[in-house]
Amino acid sequence: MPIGTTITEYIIEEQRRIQNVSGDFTALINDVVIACKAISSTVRYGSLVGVLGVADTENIQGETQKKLDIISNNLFIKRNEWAGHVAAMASEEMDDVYHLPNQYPRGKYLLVFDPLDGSSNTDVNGAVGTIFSILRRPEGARGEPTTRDFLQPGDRQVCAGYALYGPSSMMVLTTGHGVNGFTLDQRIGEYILTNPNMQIPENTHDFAINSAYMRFWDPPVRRYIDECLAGKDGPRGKDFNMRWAGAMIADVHRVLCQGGVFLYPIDRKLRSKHQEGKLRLLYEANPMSFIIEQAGGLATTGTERIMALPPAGLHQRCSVIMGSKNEVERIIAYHLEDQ
Ligand code: AHM
Ligand code: MG
Repeated sequence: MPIGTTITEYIIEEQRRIQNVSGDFTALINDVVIACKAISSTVRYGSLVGVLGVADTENIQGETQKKLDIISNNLFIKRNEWAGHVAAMASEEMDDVYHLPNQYPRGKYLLVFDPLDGSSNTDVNGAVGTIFSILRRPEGARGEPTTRDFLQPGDRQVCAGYALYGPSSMMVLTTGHGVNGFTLDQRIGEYILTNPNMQIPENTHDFAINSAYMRFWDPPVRRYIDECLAGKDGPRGKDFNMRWAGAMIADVHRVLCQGGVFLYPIDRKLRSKHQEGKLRLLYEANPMSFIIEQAGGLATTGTERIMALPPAGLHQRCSVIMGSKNEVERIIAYHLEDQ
């Protein structure tokens, strides 16, 4: 059976298109890919190898960590710390910047990641995944990287991607020249290009939101969802479907493949906890926004473009509304009318 384009071939081709790029970036992506394969394999063994359930720890955001959160975080770090391509890393599961052990050379990239997004799904065999974002260390920065080096708006991402561990394992990637999807061929252990040049349909009849929080929503979000729910009899004149996987990565992947809108907006409940949203800007909202925009969609807080937000902290949260262009534009318009 012929083998299609592997993710490594694809990245090397990409590198050849860009001037003044060393092989560092290709090597870094390769290590990220290997880390994701290792996480994919661990997730698949589940109960057989005793990796399900909670650990006895909390992350900095006060969330109970799952065993798989910690295992995935360690796999990602160990695979990416040694080769000399990254300067430092940061993740959902670590309070502060992760500095590389002294024996390893420092590179020019900063790697930010959510090692296992949707980890509450692990115990029910639901879809989970890894999200990552690659930034360049700011020009002229010296010494060990600091938090400040990481606080770059999403527009500065060099690459963003996610690995989705569903019925098949997929990797979706952008380097700012469109979005490509790869499926892990378990027989040869390689991600193969299966979804070239992914584009989000501009119109949709799907939305994804946790409607258990409806009573806390701001009026523009409430208006949009009410109109969707009214279906054919309402102002939209068509019926909508609702989906909620409980893992952003799975819900956004659906949006990317079939169109739709994913919303985890700021609401009254989050504000009462002094939070600017639930999802984290650097390693959830920004990488997914980069992918969505590169596929022709939009990503906003409701009032601001997500990738233009200046991050104030490693674990900063933000309101997230992303997906099909015409639907997101409508939601932005509802926010403007409400101001
Ligand atoms: P996690 O990174 O700890 O898994 O949390 C993020 C997840 C998203 O993947 C998902 O969209 C959301 O939290 C679900 O939250 P809720 O349980 O409030 O619906
Ligand atoms: Mg997450």
